[in-house]
Amino acid sequence: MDDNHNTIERYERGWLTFGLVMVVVFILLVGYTLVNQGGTVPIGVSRIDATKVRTQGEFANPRVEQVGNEYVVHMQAFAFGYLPSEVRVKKGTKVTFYITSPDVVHGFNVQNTNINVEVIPGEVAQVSTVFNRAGQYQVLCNEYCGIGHANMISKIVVEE
Ligand SMILES: [Cu+2]
Repeated sequence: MDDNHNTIERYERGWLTFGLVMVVVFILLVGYTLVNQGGTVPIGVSRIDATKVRTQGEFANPRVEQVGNEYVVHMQAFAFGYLPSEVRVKKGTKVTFYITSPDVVHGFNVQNTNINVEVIPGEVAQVSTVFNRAGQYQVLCNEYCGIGHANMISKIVVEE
């Protein structure tokens, strides 16, 4: 093997080590985020009969409730909108969303937050967050769901 080849191998080892160290650093940072602000990661899976979402159970009456010192929202994401169509909560209070779909897959993406979950018919998505800034937050569907997809929006109003 000539010198040139050895030099290349030496630098290559350096780069591989560097790349590996960066991957480990990223994994540690992801772990840190999970521990400190993991609320927006969907929790588990609970099953529901999608054909009965509109008529039976919690989701037939989509609403925002104050439970203790937090809010609980039962929401339907349907083609093409959300129920309740507007969510009002207070700043600095924990809000837990339970969301399901009576038809096809939808997205629940709250602009300017980390809330970005998939809403699957037959399953209930659960995410929690605390809104630290008052104002209006736009909700978008970011999973293609049919001809009305682009207009599938809603809003969350966070009051002082
Ligand atoms: Cu949709």
